[in-house]
Amino acid sequence: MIKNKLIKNANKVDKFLINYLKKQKKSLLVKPMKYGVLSGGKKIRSTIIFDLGKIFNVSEKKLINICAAVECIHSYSLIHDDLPCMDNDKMRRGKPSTHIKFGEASAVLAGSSLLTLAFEIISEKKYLINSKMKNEIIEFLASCSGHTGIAGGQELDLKFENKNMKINQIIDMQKKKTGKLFNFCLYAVGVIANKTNKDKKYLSNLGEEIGLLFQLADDFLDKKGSKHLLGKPVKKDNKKGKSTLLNLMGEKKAYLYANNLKKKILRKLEKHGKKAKDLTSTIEFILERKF
Ligand code: GRG
Repeated sequence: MIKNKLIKNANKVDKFLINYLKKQKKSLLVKPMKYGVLSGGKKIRSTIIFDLGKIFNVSEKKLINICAAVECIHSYSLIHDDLPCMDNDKMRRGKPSTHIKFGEASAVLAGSSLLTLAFEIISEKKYLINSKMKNEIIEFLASCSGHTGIAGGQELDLKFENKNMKINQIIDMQKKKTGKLFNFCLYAVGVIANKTNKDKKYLSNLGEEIGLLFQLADDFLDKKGSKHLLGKPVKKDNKKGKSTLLNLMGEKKAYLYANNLKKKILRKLEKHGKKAKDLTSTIEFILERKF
């Protein structure tokens, strides 16, 4: 069920991106960009955006640009994360990483081009929402992607390797590295749904918690998951001396922590009743997932 929903949503976003790139001038980077953003991936962030849109009655037409922009930023971060100067991973989404397929320089440039494409996609004239909303969304996306967001989190992740970090430092790093993009997903839907500042703050925090849950699941999968199902190498965190909650707390405590976090997130969704059915099932999937 959830798998079908993910595939359906991923196809919608891929179709949008293919059409968007088709309308632009051609360049040598389109091929590695497409390879990085279109070739596989669950596109779970887009599903969360659509799921939240259902709660607030926001049409998919108004959300598709946000989904496409988020997937561009996510894929750019993965392309750069796999580079030799970062995590040096040769496989991603069941295929050679972008730098293995196209070379390091093209991978850096294709990743950077996906980052800027995200902002083009939100600011384009044809996008249905008003300019005030676009500005607010763009400003927030920039802060979630840059040094106060995923790039800053990635820097901490690399600096924390082979160090004895405290639980709160790891949580802070993971909330930035992975949480900030989920934070953006929920915030952006809040903007388009015309929510109050208080509601948007609430949605931001909820997004960050969902991102932390997602990262915890990612850490469990690194230890126990299948390379075949994940499409990427496993058991890397220990080898690289990564600071994760799983390494610090041990399996039992980390799983308990994740399960309590999941329950906390689901409790927050209860007030939306049946409208939250889809988002609830996506949250359940995040912790149970095998891929
Ligand atoms: C310079 C802004 C900037 C970014 C580069 C490399 C980097 C900074 C950030 C990396 C952030 C990162 C790789 C976080 C990990 C998040 C994570 C758990 C990724 C896996 O996400 P999935 O499972 O992947 O959604 P798929 O393949 O399904 O899309």
